[in-house]
Parts: sequence; structure tokens; C-alpha cells
Amino acid sequence: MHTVYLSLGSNLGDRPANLRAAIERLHRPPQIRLTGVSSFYETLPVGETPEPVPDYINCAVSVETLLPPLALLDYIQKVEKEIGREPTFRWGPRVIDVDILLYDGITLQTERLTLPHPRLMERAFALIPLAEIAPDLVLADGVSLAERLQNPQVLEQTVRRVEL
Ligand code: A4P
Ligand code: MG
Repeated sequence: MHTVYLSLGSNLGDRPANLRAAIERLHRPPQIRLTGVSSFYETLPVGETPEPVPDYINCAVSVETLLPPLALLDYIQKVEKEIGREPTFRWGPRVIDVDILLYDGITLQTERLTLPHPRLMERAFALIPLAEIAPDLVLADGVSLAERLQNPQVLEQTVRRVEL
């Protein structure tokens, strides 16, 4: 069994419903066992885009799985399609984005998949929900999640827990 942490985000349509639809699909395959779901957080968009994009709802999920990394990526991309994700510009509005943050302690860099997620360390919208479901996690390079959350660049980002 492998332990995997995922980040889910939506900034288009019924954002909480989109996250719930993705979570529900992570329950379905027999090779995936959902072990944790964080609260939902409303977050300001991170990253420069050619036009303004709406605020996101983000959450983090942990799973145990028998699927190897690329097979898991295939499955989450299928889920994104089923929920109605359509290609736009980079970091454009999307009904759902599912990213693999961490897969065991694996480091990988291929055309389709980079592990850990290359932008995890600088993103409060991924780190804060992750800390809720895995507070003792050690990220890449032996840096703890708790330490990373004290970084000024992470602290300044707007991430607000929402009751939904
Ligand atoms: N890919 C490589 N590594 C991974 C990984 N670890 N997990 C490849 C998932 N996919 C990975 O992703 C593009 C390609 O990355 C995939 O085909 C896959 O083979 P995508 O989801 O199609 O497109 P994207 O998400 O627009 O691109 P990118 O660069 O991955 O975006 P990010 O870094 O995921 O950022 N602000 C807030 N507040 N909340 C957000 O959720 N999300 C983004 C997207 C930007 N700003 C945000 C949020
Ligand atoms: Mg993505």
C-alpha cells in the first residue's frame, strides 16, 4: 500500500459540489482507500494569469492505494474530465483540479508527473489543508510541514476555512 496526499481545487461553478464530486470518485475504485479529508478553505488565486480568475475552494485528501503513480494520475485525470474540466489558459478557471502532492517519499521527474508536486512548498492553499490531515508530515528535504507553515511567503497568503 502506498500513502498519497492530494490537493483538490475549484474556482468555477458550484465549487464545494465539484470538490465533493471528486472526493466521491476517490471512494469508488477498489484500489483506492480514502483515509482523510480536510475542511474546505476559500483561497485567493496564486500565480499570475492573463486575466483575473475567481477565488478558489481548496481541500486536501489522503488515500492509501495499490496504484502506481502514473496509474493514479490517469485515474485523477479521468475524474477531472468526468466532472467537466475543460482546457483554458494556465492557471485559468477550472471546475476541478486534482494534483498529487506526495506519493510515499518518492521523488520523480517525468514529462507527465513531478513528485513531490513542484509548487507544494510555497503554497498555503495546499499546505494548510494538508496540515489538518497530516500535521506531522515531513516534506521534501527533511523540512517539516509545521516549519514550512511559518515561512513569511506562506503566511502572507489568504486561506480562510469555510463551513459548507
Ligand atoms: N503534472 C506534473 N506533476 C503533477 C502532479 N504532481 N500532480 C502534470 C498532478 N499533475 C501533475 O496540470 C498540468 C499537467 O501537470 C498535467 O497534465 C500533469 O501531467 P493541469 O492540472 O492540467 O493544469 P494546471 O493545474 O493549470 O497546471 P499546473 O501548472 O500544474 O498548475 P498548478 O501548479 O497545479 O496550479 N490558487 C489557489 N488559491 N488555489 C489553487 O488550487 N491552483 C493553481 C494551479 C494555480 N493557483 C491556485 C490554485
Ligand atoms: Mg493540476
